[in-house]
Amino acid sequence: MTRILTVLAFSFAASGAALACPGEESTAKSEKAAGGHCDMPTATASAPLPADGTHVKLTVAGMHCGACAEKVKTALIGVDGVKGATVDATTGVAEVAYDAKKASTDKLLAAVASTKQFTATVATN
Ligand SMILES: [Cu+2]
Repeated sequence: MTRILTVLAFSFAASGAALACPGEESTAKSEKAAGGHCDMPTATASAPLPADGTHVKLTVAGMHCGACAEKVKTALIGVDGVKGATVDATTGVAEVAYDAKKASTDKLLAAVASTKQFTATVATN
């Protein structure tokens, strides 16, 4: 188990994450079946979500904690035309506000996929 965690920690660090996932020693109790790698107290990341623009909800798979949410948020707001995004690793939901003249849901999904760690689909509601 220790070895697996070490490999996970290494691959996470090697991916160039700006945020580490602290608290790995407490992983055992919080780890879900899918395998969490950390236990950050805050599982959300957000950039201000303006009322204007087109809003879409995405279902994001693969997030475990606030650092994951932060990476997804960073990918989303990096898309040209995105005005804001909130990402919740607990619910697996990302809400994005964007300028439909510049961005599209396809670009948002591609940005999440480009993290190589997470995948997103458009939520049905
Ligand atoms: Cu994480």
